[in-house]
Amino acid sequence: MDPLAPLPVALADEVADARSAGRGVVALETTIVAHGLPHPVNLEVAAACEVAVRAAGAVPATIAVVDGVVRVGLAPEELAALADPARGVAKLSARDVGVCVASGGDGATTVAGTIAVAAALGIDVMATGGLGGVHRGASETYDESADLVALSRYPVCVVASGVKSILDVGATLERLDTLGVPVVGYRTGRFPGFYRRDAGFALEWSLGGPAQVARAFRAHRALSPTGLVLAHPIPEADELDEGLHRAGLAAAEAAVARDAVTGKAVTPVMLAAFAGATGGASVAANRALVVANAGLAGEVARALAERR
Ligand code: PSU
Ligand code: MN
Repeated sequence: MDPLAPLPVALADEVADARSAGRGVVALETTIVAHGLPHPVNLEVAAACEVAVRAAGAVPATIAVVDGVVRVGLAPEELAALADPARGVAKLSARDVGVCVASGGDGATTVAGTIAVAAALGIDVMATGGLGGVHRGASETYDESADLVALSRYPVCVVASGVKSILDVGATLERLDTLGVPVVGYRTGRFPGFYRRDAGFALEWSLGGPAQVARAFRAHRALSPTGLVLAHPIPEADELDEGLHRAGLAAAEAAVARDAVTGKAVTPVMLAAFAGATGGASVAANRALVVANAGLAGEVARALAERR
């Protein structure tokens, strides 16, 4: 790592080896670890995602900023430090990474921050739980996740269980359309709603296997600079009960209104309120879906590497 390079990056050995061997690599975010899930489930989920990527025949690259260096592939101690709520590490969207590096700080990357780094390094697949999107009431607050604009800028295939169901799903789909980001169902014609398999919207496109996704993404990249959303519903057995989901949503909205939460804190506060109102059932669902997404991302990364 050259500390004077514009972007100081340290690749884990495993990631560096995979890159030189042309093996598939999957970028994994860390905001879900630092801000999205409670301790210590967050740490278990991060480890389980890495296991799922490896089981699919690809190499995980979990991304964060540590001491002002972009780390691609984290050691277990580094992951544990990020997962420790007492540390309160920064949440880094794409716009924050450079400034965090210059300040020598630590931070966990969102989908936007992670795909910005991944694109700079030529990593073309990432997995997350649910994308950020347009918040309910955005016509007043203008609160729209930078994940959407990032997807329009960085050519990364993002595997996600749709967008978080705390959002305005219809508005988010409209924005992805405007931004030129394809949304493809994986073995489904319905757009998933994070904890639920169907958020109530039909998808125009659906693909049935990793090789088809790899072909679609390569063809898309040949004519567009944007990423692609591969919408992968939560496994049926792990879906959150509809009544619990409704209760969780109500609690999430109430928490934000009660404490007048704004900015980066909105999504973490909503997820925590959701977990409280569902007695932790939403956390179990979140774990199941993100691990499944990591596995599928591994399969897609492997298919992309094989076709190279
Ligand atoms: N998926 C999850 N949990 C999360 C996130 C995704 O299952 O916490 C994170 C991702 O890092 C995503 C972020 O980019 O939530 C969106 O935050 P915001 O709405 O502030 O853009
Ligand atoms: Mn926001």
